[in-house]
Amino acid sequence: MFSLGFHQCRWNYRDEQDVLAVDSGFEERDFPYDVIWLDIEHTDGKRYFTWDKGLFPDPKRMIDKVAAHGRRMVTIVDPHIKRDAKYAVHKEATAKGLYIKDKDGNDFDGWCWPGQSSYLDFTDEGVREWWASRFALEEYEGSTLDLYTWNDMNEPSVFNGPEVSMKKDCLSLAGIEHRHWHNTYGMYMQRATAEGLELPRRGNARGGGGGDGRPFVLSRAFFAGSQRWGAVWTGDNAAKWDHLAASAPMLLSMSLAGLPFVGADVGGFFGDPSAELFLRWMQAAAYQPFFRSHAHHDSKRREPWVYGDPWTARIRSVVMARYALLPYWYTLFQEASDTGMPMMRPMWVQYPGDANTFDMDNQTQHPLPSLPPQRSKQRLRRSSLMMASDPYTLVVALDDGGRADGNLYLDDEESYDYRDTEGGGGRTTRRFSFEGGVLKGRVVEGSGTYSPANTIERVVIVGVNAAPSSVTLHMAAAAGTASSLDFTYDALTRVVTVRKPDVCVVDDFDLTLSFAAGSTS
Ligand code: NBV
Repeated sequence: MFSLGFHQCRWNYRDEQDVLAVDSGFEERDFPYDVIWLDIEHTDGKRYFTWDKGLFPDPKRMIDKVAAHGRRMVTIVDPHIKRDAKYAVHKEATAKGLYIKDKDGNDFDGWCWPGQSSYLDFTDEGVREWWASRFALEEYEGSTLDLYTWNDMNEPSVFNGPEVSMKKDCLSLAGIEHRHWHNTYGMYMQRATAEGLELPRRGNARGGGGGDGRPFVLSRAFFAGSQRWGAVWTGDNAAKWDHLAASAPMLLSMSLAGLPFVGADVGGFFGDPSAELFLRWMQAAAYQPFFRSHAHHDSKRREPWVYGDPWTARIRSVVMARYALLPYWYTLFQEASDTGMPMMRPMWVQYPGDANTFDMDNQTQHPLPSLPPQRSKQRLRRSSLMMASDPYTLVVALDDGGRADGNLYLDDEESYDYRDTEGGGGRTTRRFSFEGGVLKGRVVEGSGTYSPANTIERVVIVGVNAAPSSVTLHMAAAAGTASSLDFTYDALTRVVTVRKPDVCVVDDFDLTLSFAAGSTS
């Protein structure tokens, strides 16, 4: 769930004080976010899995402080390994023979951030297992279970290579030329990283328990199949209006190609967005799957408050709207995982029967900054973790026939218990359907028996033509008894708001709108 929240990144947050000051900036403004990211400068000379000890003297202390606010951190780990005989990762990779070879069979030596570098052969299962074991807490010094990973430059990027990549005649450990596996290299790196974060990192032995939680890995390079291992983003864009415009069709195309967890650097990587461009980008990206602000080191700082009000207040309200809809996003992600249907869809995928949508590439029908009033969890919190036990608000938007339906998927939002297919105790899907003035909450048959204690604190029904005379609640488990609920009706917007039904979200219920004779729902 945390990976669906807002991510704050920059090349680079300078040091521990900088990270904690940014975290405090969000705290002071009651501004929700979930993850703060560290780019390549956090390392000791671009030796991944290490820290610049002057800038980050006690990484665990820093991560724990961020985690105390219910938030996580991400560090970057790139595939080029510094050829430094004193660097443990290089020493071991060399001794074990894990590097890609040049055409003569020597460890390939290319130029990248750390200078002379070699590249691990992620297409090899043994190398992936070894790489995965690097993420054990005792191997990756300064890491904690609240630390996740970003894989960049994994095309692979080689500064002095042809087309800034590796020579095509380089060889994998299996003796296969680079030209044949170039496109899958990044996917295999992301896979190995995700498998590392999946291991029980405290003990680092593959156990039956499925590790310490679900992994999160962002990768720049990807291939068909990458969707199994994490999120991907569109790389180095710029702070320009046409780059914001391009992000929508790019992300839709990736989504349709089977990679649904996608995003673009909010604000644009290169350059400095104006306050208005940054706000508009935030407004667009709040409705895109992966939602991360990121910036090049030569750009000006752009934490949401640098713009000042009214911009900061507007940016904050956009992020709050994102957080309110997290349960809806989570349900869409579950659907994508089960069926492949992407969360971000072109109009014609959602409405295949409406030919008008086929060449539609502009949905900005209403002027921003007003956004649709959808909510699913309305209480303001610091982060997604802090929302876990919050009550839900159901927004029921009726069609012309006075009907609506929708699902809500629930699990514990972090463990692998949802995979318990025999008992189904780790997951459940609720179905809410409205017809003939009655809203029914039911379990989807066979979807599992997970039962959290969250309640429904409000039901908002949009498109009701007349004021109900009463709203009553029947619990399926208490046959015959009905309780009357408080509600308001706004004739202008045709919205009924039912207050405090306070039913448990996993209980079956009927909520009935009654109308005086002569009026109609
Ligand atoms: O690690 C530095 C950057 C990173 O911030 C960016 O997001 C990546 O796409 N990285 C590329 C390498 C250098 C870019 C000029």
